[in-house]
Amino acid sequence: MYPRLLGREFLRFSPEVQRILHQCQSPWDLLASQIVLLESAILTHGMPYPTNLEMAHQVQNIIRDRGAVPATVGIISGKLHIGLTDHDLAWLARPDTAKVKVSRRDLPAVLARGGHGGTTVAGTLLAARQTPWGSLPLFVTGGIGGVHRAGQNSMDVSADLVEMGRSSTTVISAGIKSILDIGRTLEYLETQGVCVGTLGETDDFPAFFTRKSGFRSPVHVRDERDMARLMATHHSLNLDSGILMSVPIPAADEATDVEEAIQQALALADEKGITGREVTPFVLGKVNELSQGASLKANLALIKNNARVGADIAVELAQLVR
Ligand code: PSU
Ligand code: MN
Repeated sequence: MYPRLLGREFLRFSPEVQRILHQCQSPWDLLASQIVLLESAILTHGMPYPTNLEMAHQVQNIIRDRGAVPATVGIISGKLHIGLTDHDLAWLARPDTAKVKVSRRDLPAVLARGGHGGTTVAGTLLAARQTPWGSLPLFVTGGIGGVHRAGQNSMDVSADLVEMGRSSTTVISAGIKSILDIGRTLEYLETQGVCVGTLGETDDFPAFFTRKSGFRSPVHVRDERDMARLMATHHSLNLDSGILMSVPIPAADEATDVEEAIQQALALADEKGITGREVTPFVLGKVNELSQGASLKANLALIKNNARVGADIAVELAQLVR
C-alpha cells in the first residue's frame, strides 16, 4: 500500500533526510524520525532580506539544538527539495532571485519550467507526503493562510485549509492573523475535518501577534508529551486529514498595537486591486512597514518559539513510539 508520489525526477532529499528514510521500515518509523519540516514561502515572500535568511538559519539551529532534524522544503531549478542546503537557502532568500510562491496549484508549472520557489503551507504539506512510508508527521511554521476577510464574497480561501484536510501531517503554527477571518477559518477547518487545537495553558485559539483571538480551540493539549500522544493516536486511526496545533506567541513578545496597521494594509490592498497569491505577501509587508517593524519582530519571536515546541514534540514522539 504505497502512496503515489511525485515522479522521482522532480524530488530531491537532503543526504540527512535520505539516510533517515532509508532506515525506515514502517510508517511508525517515520513518527520516530524526529524530522521537523519547515516551509520556505515565509523566506521567499514573508519577510524582508536579510532577516528572512537569518530567520531560516536560526529556526533550523533551534530544532537541531533540541535533538530533532530540521528539513526546509523549497523548489530549486524545477526540483522539490526536502531539506535545503545553506547554499539553496541563501539563493532562495536573495531579493534578486526570480521565485514563485508555490501552493498546490502552482507546482506543475514551476517544476515544468525548471523554476525556483518557496513552498506555502499547502505546498510543504504536499512535499511531506513524498515518502514510501506515508507522510512525514510534523511541520513547523509561523502563520497559516485562512479565509480572508469578506472571503465569503471573494472566495479567497487559502489552499492551506484544504490541504490540511487531506494531509495527515501535523502543522504547528501561532494561529492566524487578524488580517483573516478567524471565525470563518475555524468553520472551514471543521468542514475539512482538521483537528484544531491549542497547546499550553489556554484553549483560546491564538491570533498570531496576540495570544487570544476570542475563539476557542476545539481541542486543548497541555504540553509536548500530550501532543505526542495525540499524534500517535491520530496516526493509528489512519485518518487522511491533519492536525493544526496552535502555540500562542510568548506573552513578552505579543504585538498588541498592530491592528491599525492591519486595517490600513487591508484597505490599501483593496485600493490597489491586489488579488490571489499576492494578497498575503503584500499585506504582511505593509503591516511591517506601517508598524515600523513591530510585526516582524513578533513574527520572528513566534516562529522561533514554534520551532522549540515542534522540536520537543518530535523528540517526545520518538520516545513514545520507539
Ligand atoms: N501567514 C504568515 N506568514 C506567511 C504566510 C502566511 O503570517 O509567510 C505564508 C505561508 O506560507 C502560508 C501562505 O502558507 O502565506 C498562505 O498564502 P495564501 O493566503 O495566498 O494561501
Ligand atoms: Mn488566497
